Amino acid sequence: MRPTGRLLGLCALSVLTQGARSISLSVNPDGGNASSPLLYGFMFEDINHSGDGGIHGQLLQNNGFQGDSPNLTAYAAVGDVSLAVDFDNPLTSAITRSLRIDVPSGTTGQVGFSNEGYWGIPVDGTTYTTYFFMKGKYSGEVTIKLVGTTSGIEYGKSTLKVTSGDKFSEFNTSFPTTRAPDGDVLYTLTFDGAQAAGDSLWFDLVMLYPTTYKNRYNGLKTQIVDVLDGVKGSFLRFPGGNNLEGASPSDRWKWNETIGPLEDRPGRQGDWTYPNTDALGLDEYFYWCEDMGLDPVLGVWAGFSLDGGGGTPITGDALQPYIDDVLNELEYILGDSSSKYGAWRVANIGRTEPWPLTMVEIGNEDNLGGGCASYPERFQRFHDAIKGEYPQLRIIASTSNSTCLPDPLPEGVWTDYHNYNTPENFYNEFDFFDNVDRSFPYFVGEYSRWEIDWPNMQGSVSEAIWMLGMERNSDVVKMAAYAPSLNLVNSTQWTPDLIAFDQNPTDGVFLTTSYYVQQLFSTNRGDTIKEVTSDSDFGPVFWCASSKGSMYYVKLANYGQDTQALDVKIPGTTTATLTYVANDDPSAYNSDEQHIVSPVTKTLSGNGTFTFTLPAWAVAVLAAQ
Ligand SMILES: *[C@@H]1O[C@H](CO)[C@@H](O)[C@H](O)[C@H]1NC(C)=O
Ligand SMILES: *[C@@H]1O[C@H](CO)[C@@H](O)[C@H](O)[C@H]1NC(C)=O
Ligand SMILES: *[C@@H]1O[C@H](CO)[C@@H](O)[C@H](O)[C@H]1NC(C)=O
Ligand SMILES: *[C@@H]1O[C@H](CO)[C@@H](O)[C@H](O)[C@H]1NC(C)=O
Ligand SMILES: *[C@@H]1O[C@H](CO)[C@@H](O)[C@H](O)[C@H]1NC(C)=O
Ligand SMILES: *[C@@H]1O[C@H](CO)[C@@H](O)[C@H](O)[C@H]1NC(C)=O
Ligand SMILES: *[C@@H]1O[C@H](CO)[C@@H](O)[C@H](O)[C@H]1NC(C)=O
Ligand SMILES: *[C@H]1O[C@H](CO)[C@@H](O)[C@H](O)[C@H]1NC(C)=O
Repeated sequence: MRPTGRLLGLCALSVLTQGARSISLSVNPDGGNASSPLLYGFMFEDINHSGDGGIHGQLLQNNGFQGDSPNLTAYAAVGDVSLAVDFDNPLTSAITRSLRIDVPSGTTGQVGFSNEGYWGIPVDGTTYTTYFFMKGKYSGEVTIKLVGTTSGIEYGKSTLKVTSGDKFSEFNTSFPTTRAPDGDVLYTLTFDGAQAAGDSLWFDLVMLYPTTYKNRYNGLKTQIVDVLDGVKGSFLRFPGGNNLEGASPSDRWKWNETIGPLEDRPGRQGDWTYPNTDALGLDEYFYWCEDMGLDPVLGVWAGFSLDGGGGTPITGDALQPYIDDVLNELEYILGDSSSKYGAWRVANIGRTEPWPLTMVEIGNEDNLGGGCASYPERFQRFHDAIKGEYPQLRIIASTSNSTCLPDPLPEGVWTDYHNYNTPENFYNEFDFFDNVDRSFPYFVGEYSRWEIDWPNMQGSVSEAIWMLGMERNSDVVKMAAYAPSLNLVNSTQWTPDLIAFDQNPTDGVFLTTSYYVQQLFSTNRGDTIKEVTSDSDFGPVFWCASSKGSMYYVKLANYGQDTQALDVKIPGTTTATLTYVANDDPSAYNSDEQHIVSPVTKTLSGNGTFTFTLPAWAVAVLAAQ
């Protein structure tokens, strides 16, 4: 699509936006271009504890002592005992370290350990379940408590009778909780010190889950899923992002080490400074997609790590094992129980039907850091091998830079374009997709206004302008995802993010201005992009119209300090709601400390024309029928 107006330079803003006359838009009810039904969705990788400590339901930190340099992070002794990370008493060949508790002779009373979770533990009043492995001679009671760190108030408690010996045994117990007022809660596990006096006991993979989303074993945290679900996205790209790539080939995300029993998952040193448990593994990502109605977009490792030259890119014969590994992964996902890897899936999760995978992305950002020159070869080989076995799969290249792609690009391939940018550039790039080669479909796999701590109004309006440019061109822009999606405010490696959270069980999820923009755009989707004519140029107000049946959606962004009067003509409509997020201050933001921007909805009536004003720095949707 071509813009119906001309783009103005920023310097023209003040002249144009006196607000003296209204902007007239006229939506043509006839014709239009089909819009991509997948347009808005999510990108996910474990960054800023978005997974471990975030959307994943397991609440205790460092439970398997994984990562490159395990230590006692998150643990403390309860009573007069000493704790150590033990390398000589592995739980399994995957979980190779355990927690050793030395109990001095003469000890009496309850002793054990506490775990402080990921900067707290949310106790939401649902039934909680804990699992733990224990070794060492002990026969007696073990007491689990969830207790206020400073208040000492108990929010949940369970006592179970255990007998353990010289091999690890697994125990579990479920117990009711009462909602805690904040996340300042400790998990404690204690036992009778007198019984173990003079000995050591070992614990490993101690886990704690609230009642999870859809009550799944090893499932997701409802509090976070609910707000993500509020966006009504269409797809989920996983598992990265940089976190797919690893610092070196051996540090990459390995699909076959993220499946099966949790004690068989070694975890890895993630790419964002902290260990990943991989309890949120391949099958859990697919459950996530299934439970939230998202189309999976699986990223696969393509011979390129973040090490800037230490062994990658891998090309030639050396690449073949990695191609085979991806084919094995796809067989695990798509194969039936008669196939080797399909049978492994059935054995792990009892699921005989394949996962509904339709899209695979080859690598991540292979245009950056020295990946470009070898990507034509790497991409082509992965593409051909995958299409040879699974012709139905959509293949996505990790870059849309043609220098880094095979020429010609194989039929049916989509390309991933990332855009972390300033508001000014998003403004100026409104027409970017008006001018691209239309034979070249796009997945905008990551974008957002960056270089600030919290999304703010100006940034969110600028993202909306970029999104309007995509939506106008959603015959060629197939999918788009804001990134990153989630961050734990107490340990964040990249800002801004769409949704922030802490471990407060009641109001610990913080919806940003960009969240509301994503939600507005995604929940008001037509299936056809309609022609709009106007007496005004684009800028500072931008728009895009769509329809679905008798519903019309006119999306608007006002990138400026002046309110704007609009009349929007949509033949055949009589009622409309106008929903917007706006603030006079372009630097206004929502955070963990303030919530000052919320959506506002107004009902309008008209007879084919709706007249209203758009506030300063606003993103709006007019939904009419
Ligand atoms: C439909 O797409 C074509 C380009 O492919 C463009 O010229 C036309 O303006 C678009 N129509 C609408 C209503 O966006
Ligand atoms: C302990 O491990 C954590 C997680 O890897 C790390 O952040 C922390 O710096 C380590 N602490 C020490 C004292 O090494
Ligand atoms: C985590 O951040 C929240 C929000 O800023 C704060 O209230 C809480 O005290 C922090 N928790 C820890 C353990 O630092
Ligand atoms: C929990 O423990 C009970 C025995 O107390 C056992 O039957 C059950 O399989 C365990 N559940 C899990 C998920 O390990
Ligand atoms: C996972 O697959 C790789 C081959 O890509 C293999 O080297 C590794 O041993 C496998 N790990 C497990 C746990 O099977
Ligand atoms: C494409 O990649 C090449 C090689 O890295 C780089 O020189 C060029 O600037 C890139 N083009 C665009 C449009 O980013
Ligand atoms: C709406 O406008 C149409 C013509 O555009 C007219 O026929 C009709 O009477 C109007 N209805 C109302 C309620 O004003
Ligand atoms: C969130 O992650 C990035 C990348 O590792 C890191 O630079 C940043 O410091 C983190 N933020 C916090 C608050 O830990």
